[in-house]
Amino acid sequence: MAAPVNIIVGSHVWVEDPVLAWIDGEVTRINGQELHVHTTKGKKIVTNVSKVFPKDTEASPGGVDDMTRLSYLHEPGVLQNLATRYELNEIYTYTGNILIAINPFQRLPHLYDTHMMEQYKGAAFGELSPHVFAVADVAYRAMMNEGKNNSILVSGESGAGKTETTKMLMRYLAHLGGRSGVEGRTVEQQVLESNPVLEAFGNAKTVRNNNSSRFGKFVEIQFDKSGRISGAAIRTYLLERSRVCQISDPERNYHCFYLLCAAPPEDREKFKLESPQSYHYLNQSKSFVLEGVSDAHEYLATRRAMEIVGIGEEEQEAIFRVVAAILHLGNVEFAKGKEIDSSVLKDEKSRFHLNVTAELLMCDPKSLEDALIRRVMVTPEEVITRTLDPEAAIGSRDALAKTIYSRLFDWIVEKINSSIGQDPNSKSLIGVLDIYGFESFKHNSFEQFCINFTNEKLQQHFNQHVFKMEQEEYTKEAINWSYIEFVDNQDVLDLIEKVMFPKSTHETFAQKLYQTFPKNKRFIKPKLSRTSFTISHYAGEVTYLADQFLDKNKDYVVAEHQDLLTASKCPFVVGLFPPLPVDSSKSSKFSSIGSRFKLQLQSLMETLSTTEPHYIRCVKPNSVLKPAIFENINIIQQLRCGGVLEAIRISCAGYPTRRTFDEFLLRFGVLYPDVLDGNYDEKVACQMLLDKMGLKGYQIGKTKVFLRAGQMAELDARRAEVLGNAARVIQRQMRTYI
Ligand code: AOV
Ligand code: MG
Repeated sequence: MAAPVNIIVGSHVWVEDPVLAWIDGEVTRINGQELHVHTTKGKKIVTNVSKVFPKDTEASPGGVDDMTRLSYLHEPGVLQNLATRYELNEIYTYTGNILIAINPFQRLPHLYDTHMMEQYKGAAFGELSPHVFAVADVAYRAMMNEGKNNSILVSGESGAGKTETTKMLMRYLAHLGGRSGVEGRTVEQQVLESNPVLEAFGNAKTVRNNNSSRFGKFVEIQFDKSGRISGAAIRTYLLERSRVCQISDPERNYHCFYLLCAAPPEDREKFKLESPQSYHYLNQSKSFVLEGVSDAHEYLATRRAMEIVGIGEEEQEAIFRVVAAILHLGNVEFAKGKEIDSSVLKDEKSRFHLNVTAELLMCDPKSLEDALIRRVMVTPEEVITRTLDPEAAIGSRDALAKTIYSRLFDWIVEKINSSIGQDPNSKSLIGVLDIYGFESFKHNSFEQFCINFTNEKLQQHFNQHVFKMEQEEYTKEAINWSYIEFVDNQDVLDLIEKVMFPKSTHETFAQKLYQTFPKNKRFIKPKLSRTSFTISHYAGEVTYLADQFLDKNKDYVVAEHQDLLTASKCPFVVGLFPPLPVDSSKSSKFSSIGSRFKLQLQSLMETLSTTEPHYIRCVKPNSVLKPAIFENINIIQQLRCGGVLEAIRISCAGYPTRRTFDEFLLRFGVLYPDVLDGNYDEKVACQMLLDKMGLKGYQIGKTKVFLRAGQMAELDARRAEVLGNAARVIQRQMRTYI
């Protein structure tokens, strides 16, 4: 976004501000490169001409619903437009084909009712106000008309509204592709009801979002020839496992634990459950209840949803039995045993919880105890039994809890998939992606690394797409577009992929990275740490702590745990732990989460590449999760991370401002009134006007004028001069009359 060159005294400009990001003001003096600006907030600022942007004084008071229609496409203009609209509860705005959705943090029921859905049905894109339904509608029409697969990619930071947006999209698609009048468990209803089930087991309260999804999700909705939903496939990515046994105040564990503790008494008694306060896995945080949510009510709702997605009564029973078992397991504590490095159950309470766990998992209590505190080592010569000290026993207990929970989650996903069913004859599909946005915390570890890897991949996909769309518009208007340069992030992706497969040990991992990438401009070795490394991502630099990378990357089930659960008397539990094929035990032991994730991601990208993508960027307007608060700096950061500013930059590299011939003449005809008077063709008139102004590099398409960055401002400045002169002339004339 080039700095403006046409600033004169009296120009309205945007000036950088450390608190508000940008403030508008009027230029009162110009001294070479130095500008004196009087801001609307009453401040007097002296700045450099290169640091300000021109303000569109003719901006429509309600904002424009497509950013590409802004006269000046730059950061403050974009921000101002979004803020204006947000104030009016217009939470959706386009940037070309990208939909920006700002979380309203309040229910806007009329925005999503059936009446609204009917309005968007078949309406031309851009005809009605921007909306998620419009995006879903375009995807659906494109699929029906061209027979092509489509995808809708929803991204944004935690709490920005991705999951809510995804649900609206799915509701709209179910509305279009549903069978009216059919009662009962239809495919579309199952697709919709998969959401509450997955949320009960995969969502939790975090500091950023009371209902944060702790997994990524890609839902593929299949349609038959007549456009009816005929099947669906849900794929999930990287469920956060650590949450099962470790939470910090004021977060919560997965919702299902609290729901079960609030179940009707007969269910609770069956599982010997008490209040959430009694369980170690829950009481590490003081947050037990969610504002405005009744866990008791949610429990029943979840069971109803499970019924609809095809999880029968008995299976539900088994699922909640396993959930209860995990809570009891977490209360098993250990004390030092008589021998060195050994442990025993701490007390009678621990014994009680161990017994209940065994009972619920239907396995032998003694075997459970052994699996927690003993390890068997098989060497060529002999079989050695080793004992674990209390700390290691706790590690063993937690590993068991995490493994069971993540298997349970996978089971639920698979079950939903098999009961909804895949349509082998499906004509085409629409995929909806709800995946974690870019993350950069104070401490970043393996999880952030994988998440940011995903975002780099999606960003590449996004850039390529935006770039292509620009080209298409230019081709359609038959103008030359060779100006645009495309910045690719392939170098970061290459770097990350190498980091992901470290053949090293715990101690040498970071050191090895430093040696391997001494000159990579995307890789930085922090000055003060020997165990962390920094990657320069498209959205900013992130420093990762390398210490736990290798451990967190390991993906194997302790053999003792596997044996214990395979021997369970409960077919459901055995089903979670199918016996390993004999010869695969070695290779599976060393498979890594990173490599599995990489394959999943690769397959996702392959699927996406066969689809026509549509993008929705969700934005979280404030960090207090309240309506009507618009935090400028925070929002700019998100627009940057979501690639919205990059998309604008790509667009600015070409011809950011487009005006149809008549729009253009209406605004700038005053600069050369002759072209309006003469009987010129509109196109010719535009050409003459632009030439007269001495502009270079613009292009004239079939229906529009394409201006380079800054040219609109230049024309506006001339126009202001002309109008100013005219006004002065009139004033002078008036004075003579008085
Ligand atoms: P996320 O999916 O982007 O976060 P959610 O979709 O869960 O965010 O949205 C967070 C909360 O914002 C919701 O629980 C609603 O209260 C509110 N919200 C979001 N969109 C809307 C909307 N269109 N209308 C009304 N309220 C809304 V995370 O899953 O944490 O990344 O991992
Ligand atoms: Mg979510």
